[in-house]
Amino acid sequence: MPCAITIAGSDSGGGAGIEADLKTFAALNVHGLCVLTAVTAQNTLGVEDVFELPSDFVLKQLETVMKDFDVKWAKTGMLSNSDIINAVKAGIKKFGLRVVADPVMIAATGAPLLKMDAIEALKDLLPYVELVTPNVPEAENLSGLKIKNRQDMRKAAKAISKLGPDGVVIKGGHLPTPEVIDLIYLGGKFVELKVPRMPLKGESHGTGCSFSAAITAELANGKSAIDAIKSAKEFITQAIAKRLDVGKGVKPVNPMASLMLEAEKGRALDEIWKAAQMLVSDQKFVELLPEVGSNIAVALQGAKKVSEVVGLSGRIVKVAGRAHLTGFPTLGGSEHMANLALTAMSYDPKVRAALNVKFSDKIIRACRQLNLKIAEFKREDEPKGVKTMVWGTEQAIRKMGEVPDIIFDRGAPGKEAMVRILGRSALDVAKTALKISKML
Ligand code: PXL
Repeated sequence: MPCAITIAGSDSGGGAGIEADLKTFAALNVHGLCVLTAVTAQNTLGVEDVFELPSDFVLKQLETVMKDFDVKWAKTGMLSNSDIINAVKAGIKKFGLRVVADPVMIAATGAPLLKMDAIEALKDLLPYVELVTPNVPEAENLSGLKIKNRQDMRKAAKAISKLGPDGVVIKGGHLPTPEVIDLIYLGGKFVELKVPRMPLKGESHGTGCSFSAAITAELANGKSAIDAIKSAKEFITQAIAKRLDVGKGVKPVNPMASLMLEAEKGRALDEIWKAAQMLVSDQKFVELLPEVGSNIAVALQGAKKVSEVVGLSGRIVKVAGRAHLTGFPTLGGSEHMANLALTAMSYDPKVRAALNVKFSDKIIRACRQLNLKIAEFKREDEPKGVKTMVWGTEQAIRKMGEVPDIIFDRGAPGKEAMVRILGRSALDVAKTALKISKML
């Protein structure tokens, strides 16, 4: 397993610093080693105090780690003062470490994390650094230039690169652009990474730490600098989108977010497969199959679009009187059931799965006998230009005042009448379908 070192401060609030770095390393399959520079007494509202470790003890930690582990990459975060910076520089030189430096100066909550007189020492560290990852205020400090726009970013990146690092990544989050633009200056070339600005209130805590740690981890994993930066950008975008609702102040990023998303995708694919198998292997289910076939879908937590919903790539259809699976579970597999699940979820986040089956009065009667909550929408009321599944689901939910278990319509010319089963999981809706089929 690759190892990487974080040389940084501790955040007792668990959101930034060493704590964010180690979570990030772990999430990216890297064993994290940590050389502590300072301990902050901190929560999401601010830094109350800082205790700097003696610089010789900082170096001692690094030397001890280097005696044992095979490690090539390190990141630096909060370095606090020039003595610590000089000790870290000596260590980097001694062990030939390859370094990503996050030139931490001020916390998102406003507290200084680097002494004013240490900026020169920090600049002197840059010739020993491969990548430096300032935000806009840090880039202004290092370059001595004001940054108001993308052109200024380019000038600052060039100026910082003259201080000696191989590459510069200026994070554009602080600039008031509609998209967040990060600027990479590497090997004399500029690359811009753009992502839409997230509609979140306020700043997030630990973004810079986790981003630079993710770059370091990906470099330790063997990626090239540009690939490591790009994949770290995806990682931090997820970590910000799923930031943690803890504390009363600035919400911390969630470095586990990408990992959890991957795990959830796996679970959802597996769940759809099991539910589909359960349906086709039951003799009675064929009686619920509509002419157009059935599909089943489950949305990932917090899903917003069809590509975040697992469905079958081909429907379950009736062939020679038996139910046959014609597809496999995949993200974006079923547009109709995905839109149904997404709409239901926007009213009740617990309802994430949907299955369509045949309509008949007998089937609706069976649903009633099972005490399922049933709502109908009428296709003749449907306005032009809407998505039937979004509109119809909203109609049904409004009528019922909550998300029903069953939403049906009696069809229209060229549109088969349909019953849709909603539930918390794919297995949940499959079980409901089988209960209904047993009543027929
Ligand atoms: O985000 C920069 C940072 C780095 N290190 C420590 C911090 C912070 C921000 O709060 O607390 C220890």
